[in-house]
Amino acid sequence: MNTAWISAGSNVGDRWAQLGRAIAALEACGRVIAVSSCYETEPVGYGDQPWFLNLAAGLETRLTPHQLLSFCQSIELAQGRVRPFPNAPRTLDLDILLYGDLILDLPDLVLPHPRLADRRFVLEPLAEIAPLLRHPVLNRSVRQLLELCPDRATVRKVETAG
Ligand code: PH2
Ligand code: MG
Ligand code: MG
Repeated sequence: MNTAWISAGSNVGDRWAQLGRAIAALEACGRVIAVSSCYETEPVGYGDQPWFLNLAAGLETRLTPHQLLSFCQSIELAQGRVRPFPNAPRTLDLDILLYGDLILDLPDLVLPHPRLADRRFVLEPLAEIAPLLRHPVLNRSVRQLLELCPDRATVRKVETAG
């Protein structure tokens, strides 16, 4: 059994419902052991798009990293994800952040996620549920990475649907 940590984001349609459906769908490939609050986040990278809801989740799974990647992509497709251009607005984005201590550098999958430490919208939700989790390359905890993160884009916790 392996523990994977996943980031989910949505900025098109009913963002709240889509994140909820994504977590429910992940239950089919393991056991969801933690889900963060939802965070309303300013878009990073491509600014001319709606704000996101982001969350992080921990998943115990027997799927291999590539099986999990395919599974996440199938959930994105089932929820209407289209890819007109890189970083385009999306109904659902599911990214594998960490998969145990695995370090992987393949064309289709890099672990840990290469931009994990640069993004407050990833680190804040992850720090809520796994502050002591260690990044196997940077050898720092998620809490430390958040303290060191230079990203100043707005990330605020939301308590209810809206
Ligand atoms: N995802 C991106 C690019 N920029 N910005 C926010 N706030 N949230 C995201 O999930 C996000 C982003 C590419 O996957
Ligand atoms: Mg992404
Ligand atoms: Mg993605």
